[in-house]
This record gives sequence, structure tokens and C-alpha cells, in this order.
Amino acid sequence: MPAPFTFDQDTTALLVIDMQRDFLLPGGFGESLGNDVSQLSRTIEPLAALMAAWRAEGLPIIHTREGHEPDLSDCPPAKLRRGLPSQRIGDPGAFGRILIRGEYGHDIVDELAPVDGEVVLDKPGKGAFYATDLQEILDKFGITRLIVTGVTTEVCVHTTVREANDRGYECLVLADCVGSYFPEFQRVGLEMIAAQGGIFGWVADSPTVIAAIAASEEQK
Ligand code: C5J
Repeated sequence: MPAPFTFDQDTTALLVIDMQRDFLLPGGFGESLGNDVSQLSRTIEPLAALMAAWRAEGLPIIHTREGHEPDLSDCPPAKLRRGLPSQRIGDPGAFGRILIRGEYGHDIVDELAPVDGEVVLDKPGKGAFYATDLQEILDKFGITRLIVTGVTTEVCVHTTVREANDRGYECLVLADCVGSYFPEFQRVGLEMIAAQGGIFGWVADSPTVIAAIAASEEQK
């Protein structure tokens, strides 16, 4: 049997990936591509509850946002060419230019807004390590374990968890706090993470983590 994921307050950070209006809000970029955003917005409530418990303990939260400079200089042409014509990165959308830093749609949904002192990392790629200071930030805090949440399960969450695993982090992905527009990808995406005895991580849910926080509080 593989060792279980150990919740250790001193070495664990909560990673909240790309909970941005462009992906989550009705009328936004994600929905304009024909996606069912309710598959993502169902994560907001459990994630907000988890963040409240996490903050009450003063534990580190790291938020990420996928997006690009207004001049698109950090967006590879191959990425820019993808998507429907007139619905590409940088085009005008309902919430400003799509996935452009500083635009309303690029920012995090109100319910999960970062508070003072929390790290917000802007990333041009799908993974949270690529072209960011994430590794240095985790090293500075002495973090070796990540509780991973956010959207989308099979894209930015998977890319991040796979690389985190290669870099030596233990990752726990929370099924109720990650979302895919596609129920099948959500199911299989989670199965892939924990397959073969945890090939690159573990899967649990937010009530389990909130209970672990309460239990470690009682032991103090
Ligand atoms: C996507 C993401 N799906 N945050 N981005 O393009 O997963």
C-alpha cells in the first residue's frame, strides 16, 4: 500500500488554481466557447469554506491566474492561434480582453478573492511552475506538500500536479474543489491522479481536510 498523504500544517500550502471570472462566470469566455460553467462554479462554495478554515489557522494560500501581458508578448503563437475566431486570447470579451492581465475577467471570482498577504501568481502557461516563482516561494515557506484546488481538472490542475510530483512535492487534489467543463474528464482526471497507488498524487475532499485542520487544532 502507498503511504497516505499526511496533513502537516508546517509544510503544507493550499494552491488555488485559476478561479478566474473568464473561466467561471456565466456570460464569460468559458461559456462563450459552449462550456457548461456550472461544472466549475459548483467548486466555489466548498473552496470558500476550505479557505476560511485554512485562513483561520494562518496557513499559506497561493492563488494563480492564467493570462498574458496586454501586448501578448508572453503568449506563444501556437497558443494564440487556438480557439474560435474572435474568441481568442486578447480578443474583447464580455469581461474585457480575454485572459489579459488587469482585465475584469482575468481576476479571481469575488467569493474567493485573495486577502492581504496571500500570494497571487500570474502564469502564462497551464502549469503553475512554468515561468513563475512558485518553486522559490514554496522553498521560502518550507513547503513540501500541496493541497491542490481550482480549474480545470484535466488542464491546469493536471499540468501543475504532474510537475509538482516530478519536483518532489506530495499533492492532494480535492475532488469537490476542482472542476472540469466535462464530467467525463473530471471523473477520469481524478482517477488518473490516484491510479496505481497514487501515481502522481492523492484525491480526497474538502470536508476531510477541514476535519484534519480541526483535529490538528485539538492536538495543540
Ligand atoms: C484552461 C485552465 N483550461 N486554467 N485553463 O485553458 O485549466
